[in-house]
Amino acid sequence: MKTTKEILNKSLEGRRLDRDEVVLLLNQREPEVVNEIFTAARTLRGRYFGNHIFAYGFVYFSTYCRNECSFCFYRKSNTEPPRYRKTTEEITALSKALADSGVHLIDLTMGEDNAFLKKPQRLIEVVDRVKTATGLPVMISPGQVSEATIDALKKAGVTWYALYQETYDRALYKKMRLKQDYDARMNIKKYARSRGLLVEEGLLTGIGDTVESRADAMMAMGDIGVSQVRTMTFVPQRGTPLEKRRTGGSVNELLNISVMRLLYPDKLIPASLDVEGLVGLKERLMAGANVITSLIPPKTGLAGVSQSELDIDDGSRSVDGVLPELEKCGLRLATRDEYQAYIDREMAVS
Ligand code: SAM
Ligand code: MD0
Ligand code: SF4
Repeated sequence: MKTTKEILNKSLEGRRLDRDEVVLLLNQREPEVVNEIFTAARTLRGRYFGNHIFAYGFVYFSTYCRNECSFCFYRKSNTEPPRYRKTTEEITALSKALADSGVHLIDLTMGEDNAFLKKPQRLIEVVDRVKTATGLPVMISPGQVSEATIDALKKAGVTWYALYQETYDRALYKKMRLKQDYDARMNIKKYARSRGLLVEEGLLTGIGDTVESRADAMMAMGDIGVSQVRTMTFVPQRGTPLEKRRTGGSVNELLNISVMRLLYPDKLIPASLDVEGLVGLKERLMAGANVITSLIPPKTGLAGVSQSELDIDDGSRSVDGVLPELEKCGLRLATRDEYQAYIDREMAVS
């Protein structure tokens, strides 16, 4: 049996960890040992990315959804969330404001809203306008779309397709993404990658997942050809079946971030402001994340996904709001050229 130190050294030497080693790391709880894992993750991040961090603007432009994900505030039958659908003009103006604030990318996200899914042209128009107004790369997080829509999005110049499997345990998936086909969700990501889009994969944690299921997912997610991998702690939502579920804090998310960094040292790994807001940023960066996601323009009535209101109106989920945190970690905001260089590099990998 290897020690944690031996496993971390193996990773620092550039060798890929195996499943047993990943399980051993994910099982650590001693603060000193956990810190050694975080330190190794930061070393690897520094090797590939220096001290620069990327920042993503988040525009949740429609909160209507046809699905019933058990974990989600915006599931169709929930009467609690604010439902809105922004116009193309509004989405463009919000994106422009985010671009002016200094983000590197605009993430256009929606519930699985049939008003867009059944009229992909509407989605394309939004992408066109946002690209022209901001000059920034665009990520689209529209849920599961058809192959034809992926083709059209690629043609419109979309850079990233984000679609999270949440878990690679099919039984657990079934309880989370109710009535959504596991393979169809997986396959459309592979298709998007094959058409030249960059793909982001993601895992939810604190929702019935185990160390073993997380290890399986982390080992396998590289096979899709991912360029960004995320993990977020489940946040119970009012009005949903899991409203009263207790979760065990963010330690598993932090370990997931670190172990993902060890497995995918040259990929992007988000520190999402949508789980614990600004106060949770530093520990996610110290665990090895290198993208701050879910920056939201203040006072525009836009929502987060898992924290629909936290830190939004007071403006702390903004580039200016996160800069002091970056500094505390000895990090800095990347330039747009540095972000573009990453995209170019990932695009060149087939
Ligand atoms: N509707 C699209 C979809 O589901 O793919 C796009 C929205 S996507 C940004 C929503 C993601 O946020 C989910 O895939 C999940 O990983 C995360 N999420 C949703 N509800 C959450 C919650 N209650 N706690 C933590 N993360 C959550
Ligand atoms: C985030 N709330 O980055 C967003 C969202 C969708 N691509 C991202 C989950 O945390
Ligand atoms: Fe809809 Fe996405 Fe929420 Fe599922 S996670 S209910 S698809 S918005």
